[in-house]
Amino acid sequence: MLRMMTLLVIVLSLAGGFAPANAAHAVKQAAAAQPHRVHMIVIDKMQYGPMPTGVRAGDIIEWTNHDILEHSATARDGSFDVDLKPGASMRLKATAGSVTFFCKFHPTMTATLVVAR
Ligand SMILES: [Cu+2]
Repeated sequence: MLRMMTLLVIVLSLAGGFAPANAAHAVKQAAAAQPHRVHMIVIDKMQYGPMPTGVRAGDIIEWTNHDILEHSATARDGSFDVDLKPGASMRLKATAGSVTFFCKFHPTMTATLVVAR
């Protein structure tokens, strides 16, 4: 019985000793497990709509073309090139950094998306 109690005390003190580390680990895991958000960029009347804010790396960017003309979202740095037929939507995973993109078919259409780490 005494042996059993001693064992219990050891287990409890171990659990107590590791609690702060476990708590910190749990918080870190919760942050990592945060679901990635979907941000919309709507193309309408020959222009990209307002750029979403608060975009983080790993989030999804969804472009939707509301025009009756084909458009694209083509990164100047070559990191993506999305063709959008009229009415089409396309999704991409955001990577950290600031990227300027334009429409291959109407090069005056341009915008800059900022993605945090
Ligand atoms: Cu266009």
